[in-house]
Amino acid sequence: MNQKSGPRGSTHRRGTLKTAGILSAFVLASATLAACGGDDGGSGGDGEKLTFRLAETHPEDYPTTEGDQKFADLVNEASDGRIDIQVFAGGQLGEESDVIEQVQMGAIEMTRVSSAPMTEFAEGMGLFGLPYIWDDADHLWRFLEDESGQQLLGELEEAGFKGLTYFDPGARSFYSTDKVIDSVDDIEGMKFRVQESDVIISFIEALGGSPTPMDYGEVYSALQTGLIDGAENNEPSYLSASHYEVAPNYTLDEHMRVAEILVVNKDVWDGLSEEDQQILEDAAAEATTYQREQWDAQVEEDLAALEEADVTITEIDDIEPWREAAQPVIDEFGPTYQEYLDRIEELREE
Ligand code: GTR
Repeated sequence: MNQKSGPRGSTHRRGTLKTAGILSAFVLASATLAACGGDDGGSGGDGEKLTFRLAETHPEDYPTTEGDQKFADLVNEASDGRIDIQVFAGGQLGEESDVIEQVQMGAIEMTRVSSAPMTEFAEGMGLFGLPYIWDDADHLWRFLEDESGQQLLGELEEAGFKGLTYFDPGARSFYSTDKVIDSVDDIEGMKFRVQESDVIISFIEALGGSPTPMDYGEVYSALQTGLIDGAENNEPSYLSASHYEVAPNYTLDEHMRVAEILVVNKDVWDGLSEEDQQILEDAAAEATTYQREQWDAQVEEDLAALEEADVTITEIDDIEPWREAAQPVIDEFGPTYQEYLDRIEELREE
């Protein structure tokens, strides 16, 4: 495994929120240059062309990438070709945590990213690492579209990002190389790769497992070489990253719905005219509707493909023992997110 050295290489980094402050001078300089793509400076509304890069970790035919592309196409159309957003899929611009730093600095203007690695920059995003808090996707979306979900997206601004919209993340479930996970007790002693989030690290620990934060691109070989016993993700990721080939046991405990987000460097955003900001907002809203449709279709298709590939798919009838085992995470982090958790409770449908 090629785990990074320095702070990101360590497993526990509680209380290391990154702020944009020190970087702001550099941000302004590089964002302006990048945004203008060699044009004569300034931005928006007055006919000059703007070129932005949007980083995406997934391949081109993945639902979030299709959402990104829809967003780019709609912006292009609404601006008569003046605003050109180029989607770099498949992790071409780097792994997620590096890309987030680059977007914070303005070296890359935009990215679609998971809220989990954003937790290091904006603590509020850790909410989505809390396990077993959603009844289903509709419950999540009632929250995301609610004022509270929008307020949470707004929290990104302090860290130097404009949060444009959420995309559907599906539900994350465990998968393993050898042992079939039938009950929560099976997690005991197993090593799992996790995303970069303290909340998620605590979740695996609460279940008796051993968490290893690692870049997405390293998970396949870590599973293959036995460095880890398993990982966790939604169906489209599990399939498209081919993790099912080396970890053919998938247990549908659906522990988290880690919102996907589309973000823009805050200085790039502030440099746009109001009219252009509106173009981006409208396109993001429409792209979200499109991405959600793509998502639902993809999950269905992928489950069928996984069955076809002889993956052992285990359904969990009673999630209660899992929820109970995970309770220490809610006890530890719940107070940080109390306001949001209260709203999530209110948005439950009887
Ligand atoms: C996926 C998510 C990616 C990435 C990946 C991971 O579900 O869409 O952005 O965060 O999970 O586990 O690293």
